[in-house]
Amino acid sequence: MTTKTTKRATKKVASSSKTMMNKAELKASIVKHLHCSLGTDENKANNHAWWKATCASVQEHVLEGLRKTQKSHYLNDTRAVHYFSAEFLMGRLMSNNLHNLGLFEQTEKALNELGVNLTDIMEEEPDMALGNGGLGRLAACFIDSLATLDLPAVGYGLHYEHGLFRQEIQNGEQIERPDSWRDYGNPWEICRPESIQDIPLFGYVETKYGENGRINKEWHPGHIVKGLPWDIPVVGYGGKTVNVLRLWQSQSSDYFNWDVFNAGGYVDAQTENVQAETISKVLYPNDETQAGKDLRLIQQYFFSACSLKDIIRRYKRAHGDDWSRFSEQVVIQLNDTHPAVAIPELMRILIDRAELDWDYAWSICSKTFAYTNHTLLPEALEKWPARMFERILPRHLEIIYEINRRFMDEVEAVWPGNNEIKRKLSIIEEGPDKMVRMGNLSVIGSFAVNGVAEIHSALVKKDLFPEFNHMWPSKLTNVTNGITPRRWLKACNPALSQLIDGKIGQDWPLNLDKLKGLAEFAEDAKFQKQFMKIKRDNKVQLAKEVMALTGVEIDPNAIFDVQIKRLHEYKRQHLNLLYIMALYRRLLENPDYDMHPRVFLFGAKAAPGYKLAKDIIFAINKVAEKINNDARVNHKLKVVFLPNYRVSLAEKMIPAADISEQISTAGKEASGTGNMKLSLNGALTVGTLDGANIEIAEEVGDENIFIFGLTVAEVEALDKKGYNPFDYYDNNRELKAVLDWLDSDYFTPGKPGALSSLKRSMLEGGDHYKVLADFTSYCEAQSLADKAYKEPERWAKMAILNTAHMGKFTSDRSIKDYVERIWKLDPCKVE
Ligand code: 8GP
Repeated sequence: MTTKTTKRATKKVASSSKTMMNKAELKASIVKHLHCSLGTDENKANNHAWWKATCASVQEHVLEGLRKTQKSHYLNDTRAVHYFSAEFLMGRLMSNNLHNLGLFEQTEKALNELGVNLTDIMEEEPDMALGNGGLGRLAACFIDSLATLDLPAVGYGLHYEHGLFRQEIQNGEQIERPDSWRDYGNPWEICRPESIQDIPLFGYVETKYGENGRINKEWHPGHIVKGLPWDIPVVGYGGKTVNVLRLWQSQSSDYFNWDVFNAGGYVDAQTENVQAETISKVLYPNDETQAGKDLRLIQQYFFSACSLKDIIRRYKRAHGDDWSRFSEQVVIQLNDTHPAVAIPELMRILIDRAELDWDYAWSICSKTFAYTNHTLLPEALEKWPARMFERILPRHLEIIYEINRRFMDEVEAVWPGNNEIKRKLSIIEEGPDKMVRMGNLSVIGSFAVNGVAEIHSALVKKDLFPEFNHMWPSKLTNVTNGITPRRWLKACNPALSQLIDGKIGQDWPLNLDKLKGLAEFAEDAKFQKQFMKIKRDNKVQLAKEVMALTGVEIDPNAIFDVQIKRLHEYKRQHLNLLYIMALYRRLLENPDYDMHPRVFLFGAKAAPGYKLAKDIIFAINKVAEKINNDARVNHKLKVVFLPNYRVSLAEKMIPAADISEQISTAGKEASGTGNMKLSLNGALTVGTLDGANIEIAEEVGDENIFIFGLTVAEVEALDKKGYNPFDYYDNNRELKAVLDWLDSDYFTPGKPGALSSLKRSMLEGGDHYKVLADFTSYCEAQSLADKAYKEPERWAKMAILNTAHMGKFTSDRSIKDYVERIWKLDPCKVE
């Protein structure tokens, strides 16, 4: 199956096919849309109007591809994967769609002749930031690869009115503002009112005794909300297969309550509307309050239930009421536990609606779902109070209890009389407030469970789910993450892409292993020069962006050291900060301190309720302010925190990075994908042996990466022995000095202690993430990186070899692994 996929995929090279428009036609089409879709003309149109007209013109091709794909899938009655995810971090679509259709250059030229710059108008597109971090961007890369490999797939999620918040930095602090990405419409999406779904919530369950002794359960819901689908076409590279990302928007079922309104209840009449519409309002509502928790579970159920109904409607169209082929046609991938409630929902449909018996229903259900785990952090493994579950989804809780009861019998058979193990594996966590463990439910209800990098999957087996692994040894597996090289090299780094095209041909975006061909030029002086010139040009570009966004001037000759990812203690942005402070001290103590000038660039959003993460952002900004304005050091050291980190900003930072910071505590970062993007673009990793860093090191070789810090085993051993951060604080003069500096008012004049929470977390707080333990080794790795950068040829060689050895990390490989190990899908060619 996989070989078939590979062969087919390699034949394709993105080029504008004969059915695509040529330059003159494109020009005419864009102008036509300017006139007829936007009601403006060339003299009046601003960049926004040109962007929209160009989208409309491109969308013509996209929709034609979509129609053909859907027809083809229908006629071939294909098995398809349904990727359920609360997040899809799509970013901007124009550049990607143009590249995947092979229309980029044509369009650029057509617009040029119209006096319009494509790069400028692409800046008009708001990011579709319908996600938070790695898991959401992974989903976006995966649907790109699925379409590219001609695999039948649908992405299912929520059509959030507001994506992740827009981050502003005021006086160094993160301020969250609503992200209104759709204020002026989204030209890529199509509303599909014909596929609206009704979703029940709340209410009670009635037990009915039917004929032949069958007990029937009837759920009488208290509310019905409507799910309105919006389709975002997903264009594969080569432009043939166009799959769909279907996102659900919630609406009140009784759009306007006339009765209540006429009786004088002007406000009440709107209340139900407002409540229903809240469901798809925001991503990850704050769940510290009960209302927030309710909303999250309702969101999860809402999009899972809409999607299942949609899948079943499509299945029934081809197979009627014959359920026997359901799990042959349908596989559902649960991206984390967020959509796990789909498991009892399918059981409910099969038992209560289709009236199948339990065993048959369960045999279908447990062959349909597969689950990807993205984190080992206990706080990220979802649990919902059983009482709340019962209030919102009363029938589902009953079904979960029954799944659990039967599962406990299986546990009893394996470990007779062992209540300890039963307690651990039960879907229901006992205690004063019973909780529903969504992780356990996902494992029990899925036929496959995967981690996202070798080490992570090994830890899932060893530490997170060891008993499940004992019960079902082949259920737990690994699929190492990947990234789409179309967006993360071809589109975001056009100059490097062209250089690569010239050396090894143009089909590397479909066959990333081909990049290996660059290795033979790693020591070629001319190639090194070209490679590093592109890096420098990208740095000049980024420097302009940094100036525009922050007013800070940075020197493209400095090392650009980049840490971009969500702000979390385990990712240790504060370890980076301590090193910056140490360098600052060294420079103050010795103005001739030998270091290549370096600019530290950060991009990160902190979860609104995560106080320490916000304190770290504040500290980075305050240290940056001081250093950037200190003429004694700022020719050698600068620090920039770029506000509102998002996909489109990553696309500018990654091609310009020299150093990639991947410095999580070993065992905490499931995989990382930014590490792959940066390395692909020729940045060298300073990283721990964590997540996919380990596999990156294997690919690029130890001599082309700066590995430091405790290993997973060493972290475990240290914890066992008893970790005391004061051991490091008391014994390292420099570390003590920088930590104490945080207590002073040096960085926050007149406000001593404004940065103390960081220090406290790393000392009295126990330094859960071993920042102090890894500090010395991190400094050493950074010194080695500095030394290497001072040898331009050596650096160029290392950078080239990083790009050359990233073949493994294409998301096409990840998807082929999923197909082979889990989904068992066949490609379906679209003619
Ligand atoms: C992330 C992991 O942290 C990252 O290592 C991995 O590369 C990525 O998933 C894709 O597999 N995890 C999350 O984004 C995550 O757990 N998000 C939950 C908060 C929703």
